[in-house]
Amino acid sequence: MKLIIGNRAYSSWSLRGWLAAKLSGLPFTCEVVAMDTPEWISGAAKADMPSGRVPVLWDHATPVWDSLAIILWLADKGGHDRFWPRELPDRALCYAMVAEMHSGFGPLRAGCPMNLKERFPAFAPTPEITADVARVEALWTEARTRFGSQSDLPWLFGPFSAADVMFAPVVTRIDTYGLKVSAEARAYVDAVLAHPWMAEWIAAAKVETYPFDRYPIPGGVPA
Ligand SMILES: N[C@@H](CCC(=O)N[C@@H](CS)C(=O)NCC(=O)O)C(=O)O
Repeated sequence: MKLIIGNRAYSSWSLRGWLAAKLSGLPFTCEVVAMDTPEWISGAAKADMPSGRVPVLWDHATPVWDSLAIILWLADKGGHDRFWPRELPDRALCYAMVAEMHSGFGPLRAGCPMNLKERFPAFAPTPEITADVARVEALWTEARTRFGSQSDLPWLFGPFSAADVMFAPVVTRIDTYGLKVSAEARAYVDAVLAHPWMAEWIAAAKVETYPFDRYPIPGGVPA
């Protein structure tokens, strides 16, 4: 399998696709297509991207695009228990959280784009961003209280799951923009950032040299 991703520093959906591929346990190669180059803008670089977006997983001759479809496909291939909690009540919440993250949180996603190269110490969130963060915290608290805390692991449902994959870019945004969260949520943020797969992705993101100025948010300092 080959996973096509965008810039690791900025492409939050690519991070989700890549974490899903890691979680599947299946072998895959990774191809980075630099975003916002003339070839990206003209579409010439997107020949293997059916939706014109990343990530795309090519499973031999079969393309699977969109992070959620990639999770579903890889769960089919690598085993559902790798992605979803085994018990049905846990699984219901996990499905709902993954779906809500995939379709929602517009203000947080637009106002705090993933940026693994910089930090924004003086960032002032809008009320809409603050409301999104509160909703994220409520979901994390529910998952951790009902399910995750039953194990010794720091993840949302016990074993690292599709929900941890989906929220990983939000974790980086809370860190990058200094968004205020509870001590419990911060502990989860720190655990995700320290996960070996996240450490691998962030290290690779920091040494990328592609020019990228899509998100001109003032006040950034090197991460
Ligand atoms: N719903 C899609 C969203 C994918 C997406 O929007 N990816 C961005 C990069 S993070 C993209 O390729 N945008 C197209 C563009 O920038 O031209 C998913 O879940 O994978």
